[in-house]
This record gives sequence, structure tokens and C-alpha cells, in this order.
Amino acid sequence: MDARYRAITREVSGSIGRCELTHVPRVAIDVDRAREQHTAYERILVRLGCELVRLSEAPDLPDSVFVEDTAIILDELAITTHPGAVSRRAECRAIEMALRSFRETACIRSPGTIDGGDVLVLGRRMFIGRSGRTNADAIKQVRRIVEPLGYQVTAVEVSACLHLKSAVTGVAESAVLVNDAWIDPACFAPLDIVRIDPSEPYAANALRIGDRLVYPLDFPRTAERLIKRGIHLEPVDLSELAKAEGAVTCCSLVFPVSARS
Ligand code: CIR
Repeated sequence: MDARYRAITREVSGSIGRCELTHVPRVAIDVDRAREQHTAYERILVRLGCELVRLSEAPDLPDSVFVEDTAIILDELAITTHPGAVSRRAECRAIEMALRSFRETACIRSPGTIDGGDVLVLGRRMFIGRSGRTNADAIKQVRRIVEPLGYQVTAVEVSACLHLKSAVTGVAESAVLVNDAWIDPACFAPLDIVRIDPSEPYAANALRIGDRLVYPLDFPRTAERLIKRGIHLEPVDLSELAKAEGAVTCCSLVFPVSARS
């Protein structure tokens, strides 16, 4: 079967124990276990029609497995970010090199800071979280790049969690999964809102690939709500990477294989 998507991933760094943490306490991370879980995640991506572009380990970049934060990939071009955490900025170079084979590239520059985890693209609408990692200058730079391409950009305040996509992700053509304690669902009208189960605050991060949803095993109550909506889940265990404040969208950059790539 021909691949329908490409997925950029990067091996778990041996230094992941020194990762950035904002909203969760530091606990020991079992690197071997994290690598096994990451490999199982990659196998799911392949089964769902992705060709993997797997970047090698960066021993000195603890958070480099979380490739989502380094780029925003659209059909028309890719934008490499300028991550909010200084320790993560060097991650972008390898990603930019990889992206050059598939897209024209642009980049965000200082004083702008932005993490890809704050960027949710739903069709021609782009929502950008103004968060501890993403500032107004970067949002202005993204606007300047994407509005001429026909995207409508909406800035959304994010303060209770790390990134916009910790609080909301797309789960179907016209539905988003939302933690409404962390984000105002009104921003996403007229889309259908699926609310997480309040006992599972981290449950709003889901990775949609075609008509499937890669979804953590940790949130059975919210999973039940999604299944009742007729959404097909692909369960994955990323519990070890969750200790580094990572989730399912963070570990890949997935984009359609286009005529040009
Ligand atoms: C960080 O704080 O940057 C990493 N430890 C976790 C990044 C997770 N990325 C994401 O949600 N997009």
C-alpha cells in the first residue's frame, strides 16, 4: 500500500530525564521503556498509512522526541519554530533539514517564541495558543506568513496547561475534544464539542490520522465518550513519555504525501 502520510519522529534521547517540566513533578523516567513505547507508537503510525522519517537520537537534547514543537507543517509550506524553552531551540535544525525535502520552509525569529504544540490547524482555521511558550510576536509572524495563503488565525489564551493542544485537539471532521476547565470551547464554534471526562484532565490530546484517532490508554472514561460518537480509537501506551509532559501529538509531525513530496 502506498503511504498516504509522512510522519517525522525522533528517537527518545538518553538524556530525557533532564527534560523541561512545567505542570508535572519530576519523577524518574525509564529510558528503555520510553523507547519501547515510542517504537510501538511509530508502528501504529505506519499501520495507519504513514511513511516514517525517523531522525536519529540527539543525546544532548532531552526533549527532542517531542518533534511537534519544532515545526508547523501546512500543504503549502513548513514553518520551523523558535521554541519557548531555550533548551529546545537546537532541536529545530535537524527538523528543518528533513523538511526541506518535502516543503518550502520559513522560520520564526526572535523575539518571537512559539511551540508547535500551541498550533491547532483545522482546515483553513489556525488556532494559536498564547502560552508560557508562545508569544504575541510569534503569532504576528505566523499570521504574516499564512494569512496570504488563506488561513484565518485566532489567538487563544492558554494559562492552565503547557500548550493549546494539551487542552483541545481535532477528533473528527467537525469535532474537537476539549478540556473546558483549561480553554473556552466557544472559540471553536460552530464545531461540535466533545468534553473530556473531568476526572481525566490530560485527556484532550489525541492524534487524528485519516479516520482513526491515536489515543492514550490512560483515559478510559473519555475514550468511552469518543467511541460513543463513532470515533475509531487506536490505543497507545505513552505513560513513560507522559512523565516528560509529552502526549500523543507531541511525538510526530504528520502531513499528507502531496504531489510535490
Ligand atoms: C517540554 O516541556 O517542552 C517537554 N518536556 C514536553 C513537550 C510536549 N510537547 C507538546 O505537548 N507538544
